[in-house]
Amino acid sequence: MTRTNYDTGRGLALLAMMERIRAFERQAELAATRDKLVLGAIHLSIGQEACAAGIMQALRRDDLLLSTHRGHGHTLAKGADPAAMMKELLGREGGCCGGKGGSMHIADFGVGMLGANGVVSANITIGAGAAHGIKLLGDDRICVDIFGDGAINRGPFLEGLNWAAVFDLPVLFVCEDNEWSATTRTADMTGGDGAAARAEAIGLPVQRVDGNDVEAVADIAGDLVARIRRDRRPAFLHARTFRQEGHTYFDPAAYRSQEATQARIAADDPIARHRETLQAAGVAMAELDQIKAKAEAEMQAALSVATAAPFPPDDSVFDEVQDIGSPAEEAV
Ligand SMILES: Cc1ncc(C[n+]2csc(CCOP(=O)(O)OP(=O)(O)O)c2C)c(N)n1
Repeated sequence: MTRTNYDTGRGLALLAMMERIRAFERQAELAATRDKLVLGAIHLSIGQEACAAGIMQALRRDDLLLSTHRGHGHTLAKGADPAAMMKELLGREGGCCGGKGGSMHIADFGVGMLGANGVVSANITIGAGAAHGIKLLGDDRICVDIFGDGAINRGPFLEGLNWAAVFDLPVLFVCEDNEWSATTRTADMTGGDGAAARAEAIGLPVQRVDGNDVEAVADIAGDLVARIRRDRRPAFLHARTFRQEGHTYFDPAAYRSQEATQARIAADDPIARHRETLQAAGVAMAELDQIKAKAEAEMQAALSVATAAPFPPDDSVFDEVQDIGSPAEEAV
């Protein structure tokens, strides 16, 4: 697409972030499949990088973020250290959560990332609560709360959006709609017109965006974030994207047509699309390749650092984890 007044600097930064996210996840996938080093599941966001890169570039470091079980890209784009994230995936000392959370519980309060969450939809009400906290403190931060299309069929979606609407909270709800809920096509289990229509019914201003067009996401997110920061009211973004891989790294996605998936990737990969935009704006292919190579080297190094890191000492096993008591203790 030809654009007038094209901001090449922003375009290159968006590409660099998407390449970093993809390279991180490719290394994480290798760590899991080739090296058998990942403790627990990981859910890759390959193909969804434009949402993370486009939205996070609109945020300040002190803005707050909540994410899902598919949150590596959001966390990285919010500014977290990839080596600390990789250590977390491998359960190592120095991980974002001391190696005790793993992929689905990555948090980094230093960059405002309050947590990934393995419980579908739970982060929606937590995000509303975080936004309410900002309101009570009276500062000018905002909260971005990202969830998948499957999450709109659980109660916290209604509760979180309604709470934010009623209390005028500074939160941007983002439905990152990749069409699938684990192994089920979301359209097959969703009544009515879906996420955006439900948000409109609750009274939120809604924007829809092609979530594989990183420039469009960045433009719309920039507007929405500025508006929320100024008006202190919630908004909703429905971003359509596509999950290129299986639900988890060990899911071969046999429930959907491989041909259709490959055709979709060929037509709609956000990185390939953005490279074309940059080339049309006059950026040399060699520069684009260099950005990719740099991202890959960075993430290979992150995996090496993580692989070399020790596991946390045995006597720290109960440090910094929630104390829910022990059945053995109660039996005594
Ligand atoms: C409350 C709850 N129910 C079911 C699950 C099992 N589960 C994990 S991911 C997932 C699908 C989520 O789909 P979506 O919200 O669209 O996110 P996506 O995986 O597509 O990113 C399900 C059903 C869960 N983790 N939590």
